Amino acid sequence: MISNQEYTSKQDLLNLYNKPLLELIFEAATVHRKYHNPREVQMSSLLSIKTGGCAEDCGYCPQAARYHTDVKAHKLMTLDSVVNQAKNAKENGSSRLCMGAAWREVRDNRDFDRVIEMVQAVNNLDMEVCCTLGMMNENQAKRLKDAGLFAYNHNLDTSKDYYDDVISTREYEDRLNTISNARKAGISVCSGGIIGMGEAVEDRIGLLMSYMAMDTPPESIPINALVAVEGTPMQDQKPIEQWEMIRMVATTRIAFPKSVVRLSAGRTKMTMEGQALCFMAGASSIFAGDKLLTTPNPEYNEDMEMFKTLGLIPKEAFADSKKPETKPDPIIEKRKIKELERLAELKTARANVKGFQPRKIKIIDAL
Ligand code: SAM
Ligand code: DTB
Ligand code: SF4
Repeated sequence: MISNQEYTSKQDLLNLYNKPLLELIFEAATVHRKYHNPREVQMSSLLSIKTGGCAEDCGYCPQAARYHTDVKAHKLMTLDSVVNQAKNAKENGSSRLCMGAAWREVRDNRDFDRVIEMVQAVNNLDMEVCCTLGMMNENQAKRLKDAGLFAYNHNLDTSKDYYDDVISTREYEDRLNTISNARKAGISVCSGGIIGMGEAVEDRIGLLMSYMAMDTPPESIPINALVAVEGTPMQDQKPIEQWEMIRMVATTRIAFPKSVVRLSAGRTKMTMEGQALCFMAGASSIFAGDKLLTTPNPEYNEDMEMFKTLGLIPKEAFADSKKPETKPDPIIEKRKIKELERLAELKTARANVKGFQPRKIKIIDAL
């Protein structure tokens, strides 16, 4: 997975971004056709498995606890409801499920064990499983990989220079470390950014330069337009023109010819023609379904109409690489054995002691 050796400096990419638009689209379309089937678009469904109440201060995010938005906080979903939602998404044509949690980082607790079970279950439905859970260490990445995780989404969001204007509660370096931990565990990396947060064009290119500096750039690069949510510090940001989205998609496509460029948040504000130019310029993936994590997205039917009009077809799961194997998770297996032992003990106690009542245990689910 290499980057385009014709454009290696920041100035090269800036010149590319600022090229006459139709020239830029033509060049991107040409690169796209060399490495991808231009009719295929991957449909990925997002599912917010744990919503709101996040400790971070990401200026764009409606799920940060410190901002007063309409987002209602929810604890971690149950395994059954995730499996039901995954089945729905699959029926509607999605080949990938991306499960998002409003966490600063993964913690080694019961909630993470449940996420491992979710990954195992969705992989068993023959869907590509992606998670976006915040920062994680090498060990946590390995557990996810062994559960059958296909991809990990962890966005750098913007350039290193602009980062401090957007988030203060963590460092750019922290994000890079998590990406490297996913990579080391053999998980496919999905990492990209947001445009329209008040950044300069140089920052958009700076984001791409951060990926250029990696030995292996992300297999998937989501390009989001800011969804300016009331209550966040970015609520009054002026919406970007769709031409900017098209330029960013095209520049990313040319810079990383083999990666999947994902036309992500912001599609509700785009016309079908604007999206068509993004597909022409090399976008080959969308988030499907009427909700992103907490904000609206076009309806399935609307997207299917668009696919029909533009002659696009949904891409099959595991079209380019093998389905990951799901291995038993040692922590979960150990817990199951303990639970079985306890049940056996209870059975024996019941048989031996007349009038025996098991001790009541109160389980408190943390947010
Ligand atoms: N908490 C985890 C994290 O920050 O990595 C995972 C969930 S977080 C919501 C996933 C990504 O959604 C962010 O990195 C950001 O790029 C994107 N995002 C969040 N709010 C957004 C918004 N209002 N507009 C566009 N993209 C947004
Ligand atoms: C990504 O780059 N965009 C998605 C996904 N990865 C996790 C998230 C977009 C979130 C938009 C705001 C919301 O719905 O809360
Ligand atoms: Fe939390 Fe992720 Fe939102 Fe930042 S982007 S506030 S880490 S949920």
